[in-house]
Amino acid sequence: MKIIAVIPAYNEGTRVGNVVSEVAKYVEKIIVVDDGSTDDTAQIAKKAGAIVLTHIENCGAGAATMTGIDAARMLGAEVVVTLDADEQHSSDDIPALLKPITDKKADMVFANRFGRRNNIPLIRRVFNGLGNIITFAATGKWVSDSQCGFKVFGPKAVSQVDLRMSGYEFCTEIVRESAQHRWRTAEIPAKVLYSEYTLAKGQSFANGVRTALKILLRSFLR
Ligand SMILES: Nc1nc2c(ncn2[C@@H]2O[C@H](COP(=O)(O)OP(=O)(O)O)[C@@H](O)[C@H]2O)c(=O)[nH]1
Ligand SMILES: [Mg+2]
Repeated sequence: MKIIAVIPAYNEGTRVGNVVSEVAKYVEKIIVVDDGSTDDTAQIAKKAGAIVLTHIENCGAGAATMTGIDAARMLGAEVVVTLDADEQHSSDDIPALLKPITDKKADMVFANRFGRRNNIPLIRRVFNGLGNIITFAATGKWVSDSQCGFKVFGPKAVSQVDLRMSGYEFCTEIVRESAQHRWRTAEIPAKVLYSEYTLAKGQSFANGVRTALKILLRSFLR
């Protein structure tokens, strides 16, 4: 199967090069979506061997992910792996996440950072727990780690996914799409790395609240 990785990246010049070289072991092509970065993210990603698409201004992780998925479709991807550009995810988990797809047991696979021993700060556990509850309220589907950027879309999901929300709400939107289109989903334990770097730039509490409000508003307006 033709597997393409999509990596949304906003000011990740210090990290994205390594991520691209590591991911290259497991996929045919890598698309990095430089989300209007003000640093050298695009140059570094290109040098590392990725196809780079650049948003002329910062649009958000959801918009960057959808730009990448659209491009992957144009390049004939049957399977799309999404993961973050900040080295929080381990590319060595890619084969395990791909397995339910290649075994034709799932249309979409969610990584589960809580499914194995990971050193996750308490505040992040609380944030993610709330994210799961809000996602369940908005979609009717429970996913153990709904807010993780590490996912695999199988052929059916690749052809149907159509994200409209540009910020972090896209993670909840993907869960909703999986329920609406009746994708068979699987969850696979995955590693996550929290460093000072990722904690400093991760989502703030205010941002989390804003995201939650957007999701709930959207689901009521539907
Ligand atoms: N923070 C942020 N990340 C973005 C944006 N656009 C793309 N990204 C990428 O989306 C991924 C997830 O972002 P991150 O800040 O690490 O979120 P978190 O780890 O879920 O708290 C990273 O690869 C970012 O570089 C954006 O507008 N803001
Ligand atoms: Mg991160």
